[in-house]
Amino acid sequence: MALQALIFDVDGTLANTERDGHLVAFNLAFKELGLDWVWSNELYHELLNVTGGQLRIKYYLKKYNTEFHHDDLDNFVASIHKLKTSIYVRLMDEGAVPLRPGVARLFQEARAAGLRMAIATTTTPANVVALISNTLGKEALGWFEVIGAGDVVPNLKPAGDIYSYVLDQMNLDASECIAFEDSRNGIVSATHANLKTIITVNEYTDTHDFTGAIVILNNLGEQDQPFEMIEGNPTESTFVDVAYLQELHAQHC
Ligand code: XBP
Ligand code: MG
Repeated sequence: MALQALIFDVDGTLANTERDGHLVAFNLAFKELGLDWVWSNELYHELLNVTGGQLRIKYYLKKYNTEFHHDDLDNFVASIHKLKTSIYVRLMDEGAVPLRPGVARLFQEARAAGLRMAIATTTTPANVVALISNTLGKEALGWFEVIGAGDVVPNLKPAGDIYSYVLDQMNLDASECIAFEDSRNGIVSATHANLKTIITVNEYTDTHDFTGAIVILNNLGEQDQPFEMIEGNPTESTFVDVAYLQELHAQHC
């Protein structure tokens, strides 16, 4: 079967939103609410093992801030997270986080080649809209046939729900698609949905286990900025374009 569609994770894959967006927004929200919680980059690295902002806060409390108590923890965490989301959106509006190398180019090339595109992420939908519209323009939201985000499905990554949901919505078989991820939780999620995955690592994920990835790269690369291949079959390609995706698809899917 020919390659039909590309399905992209957002955080860490399209942009370094975890370090420069989410972490900053969490800390600003804590401060604004008068909480003395400060998440360092090192602590956040560990907290990222838990997907979903609300679950991440609860994990932090359980593991690193055990003396904190609240009578209505669910609602309290939901209110922190709501504030964090509004701060995150403001940061995106201010242009705090650029797209990673090759992302904007690949979107354009994929569209020109008639490949269908979608998003499969754990993050809150408003965050996806803010990142895409501020980096590529509002009209770019229309480039994605499905934006699968947040709690549209019951189980967050590493469960496969979000990828299965997107495949369902697009009426595609996993073998007709390639997924793009940056983390262990991400590739496990995509693999549960039978998708083959390209990994672009970042500082939080470069030691993760990516067993099953069709290729592991430092980033997607540009014509004048070749990717570094961390693991994968030798290729003539120096950046991820549609021809390279077709080559990978033919080899692996
Ligand atoms: C992203 C997440 C999200 C973000 C924060 O994972 O786990 O929780 O870190 O966004 P992935 P929210 O890249 O695998 O989709 O605070 O909106 O959850
Ligand atoms: Mg990610």
